[in-house]
Amino acid sequence: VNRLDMAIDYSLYLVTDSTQAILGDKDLASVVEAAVEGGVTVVQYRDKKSETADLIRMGKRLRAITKKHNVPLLINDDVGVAQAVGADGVHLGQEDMDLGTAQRILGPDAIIGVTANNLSEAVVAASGGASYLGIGTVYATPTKENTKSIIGTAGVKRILDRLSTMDMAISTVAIGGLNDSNVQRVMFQSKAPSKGLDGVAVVSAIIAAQDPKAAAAGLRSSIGKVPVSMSPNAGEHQNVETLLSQIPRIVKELGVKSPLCHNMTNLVVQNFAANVALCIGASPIMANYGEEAKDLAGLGGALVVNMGTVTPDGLTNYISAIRAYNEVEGPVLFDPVGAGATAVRRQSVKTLMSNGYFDLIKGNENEITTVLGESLVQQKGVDMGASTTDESAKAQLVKKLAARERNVVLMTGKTDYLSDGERTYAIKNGHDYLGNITGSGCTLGTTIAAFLAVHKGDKLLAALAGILMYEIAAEQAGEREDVKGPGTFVPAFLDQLYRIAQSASKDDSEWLRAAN
Ligand code: 3NM
Ligand code: MG
Repeated sequence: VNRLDMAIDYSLYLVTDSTQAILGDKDLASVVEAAVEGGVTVVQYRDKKSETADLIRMGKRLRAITKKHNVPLLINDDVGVAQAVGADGVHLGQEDMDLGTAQRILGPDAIIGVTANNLSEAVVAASGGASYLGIGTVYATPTKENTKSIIGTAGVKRILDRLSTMDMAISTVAIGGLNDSNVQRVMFQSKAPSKGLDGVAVVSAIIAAQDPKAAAAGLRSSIGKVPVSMSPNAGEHQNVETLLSQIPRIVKELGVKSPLCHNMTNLVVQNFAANVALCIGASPIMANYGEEAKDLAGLGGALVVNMGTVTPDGLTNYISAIRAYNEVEGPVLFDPVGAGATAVRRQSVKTLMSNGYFDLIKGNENEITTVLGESLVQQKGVDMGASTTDESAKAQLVKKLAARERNVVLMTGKTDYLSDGERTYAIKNGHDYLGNITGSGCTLGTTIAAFLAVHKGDKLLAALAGILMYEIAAEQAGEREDVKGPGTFVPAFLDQLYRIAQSASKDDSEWLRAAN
C-alpha cells in the first residue's frame, strides 16, 4: 500500500460498477481513464461479483491509470486485492472487514474509508480512526441493491453536525442518487455549522454516461460552484423597525416589476390565486404541465408548488418544474397541503424534497411538523386540527426546519412563525374570515412567491413583506362595513390588496402601521 504525500482531494469520488446495466459494453479501465481526465479526484474499484483473479487483473490496470494521473485508488471491501495491486487503501461497508483489522493489515498510511448510514455508524468509524466516511444513501438509487434507509440531505447534515462536535479530522463524501442536477444543492444543504462535505461519490452519473469525461468535468465544475442565492441568510440581523422600514419599497417594486408568478396549484384555488396575484401587482400563470416550466423559469419569476390535489402525474410535473427553476436559481415556494393526511401525501413530500431545493416552505402546524418528521398527531382532512404545541415550541420547530433545509420556513396560524434558521419572527396580523374561506393559505403562498421573485437579497424579508401585505389587507376588509361575512369578505379582500398595491406605488405606507 502506497504512502500518499499530498492531502487527498475528495471532491469528486468515483465508485466503479461493472454490471451490464450501468457499464454496458464499455471497457471499465477506459471509462475510468476518461473520468480521471475529466476531473475525478479519487477512484474506488468496486466489483461485488468477479473472482479474485479478475479483480486483481482489473485492479492493476486501474492502478496504472490512477498512478499516471496522481489520483488515489481504493479497493472496495477486499484488503488482499488492495495489497496485490498496490492500491492506496480500501473502502469498507458495514458488512465488510472491520476497521481495526484492516488498519492492522494495511498499516497507518493506508486510506481506509467506511460507509455510514446513521449517527452511530458514523461515530464508531470516526472514533476508530477511519480516513473518511461515505455517507448515504442520500437518495434512492437503482445502482445499489438493498440500500439501508434513504437519509436525504437532512440525514447527511445530522451526521456532519455530530462529527463537528467530535474533535477529529475526518473527511466526508455523500453517496446515493447524486448527479449533476443535485450535487450543488446537496453540498449546500448538507453544510453543518462548522463542517461541510468534502465531496460527493457517484457511480452511474459517470459510469453510465455516454461521455464519462464530459460527465466528470460537468460534475467537477458544479461542485466548485455552490450558488450564493441559495443562501437564506443574506440579510443582516436587523431589529423589527429596520426590517419593516424596507417593506414599502419592496411592495412598490413588485408593482413596477410585475413578476411572473407561476402557480402549480390545486383545483380548488386556481381562480382565486390568479386574482390575488393580479391584485398585488404580479403576473399570474396557472401552468400545471412541468414541461412548460423550462420556458417559464427563464422569465425571472417564481414558482409555487402546492400539492393540494396531488396526483401521480402531478408529482412528475412538479419535479420537472422544480428542477427547471432550481437550474436558473429561480425561487420555488413549497406548500405541502395536507402533508400528513394520507400515506400518499407523506410520500409525496419526501419525493419532492429529495428532488429539489425549496427557497421557502409554508404550511400550517400539521404540515410543517410532518415535513420536519416530528408530527405526533394524525392530521384530519387538509385543515389544521387542534394545536398541540405552545408558542415557543412552534417557533423552535420552524427555526429547526429552516436551519435543516437552509431555507425560509413559514408556519401559518393565528400567529404566524417565520424563520430563516437564524432569525425567527412571530406575526399576529390577519382576520378570522381567512379561516372561513377556501384558499387563504394557498394564495398567501402565491403572494409570498411573487415577493421572492422581486426581492432576492433577503428571502425572509421578502416573505415578511408578502405576509404583512396579505394579512393587513384581510384586516382592512374584515373591518369594512359592507362586509357581512365570509362571502362579502372575499371581494373586499381583493379590493384591499389592490388598494395597498396602489398606495405603495404612490409611496404611501400608512397601511403598514397595522403591522403587528
Ligand atoms: N453505496 P449512484 S449508495 C455504492 O449508500 C453505493 O452506501 C451506497 O450509486 C451507500 O451514484 C451506492 O449511481 C450506489 O446512485 C450509488
Ligand atoms: Mg461492501
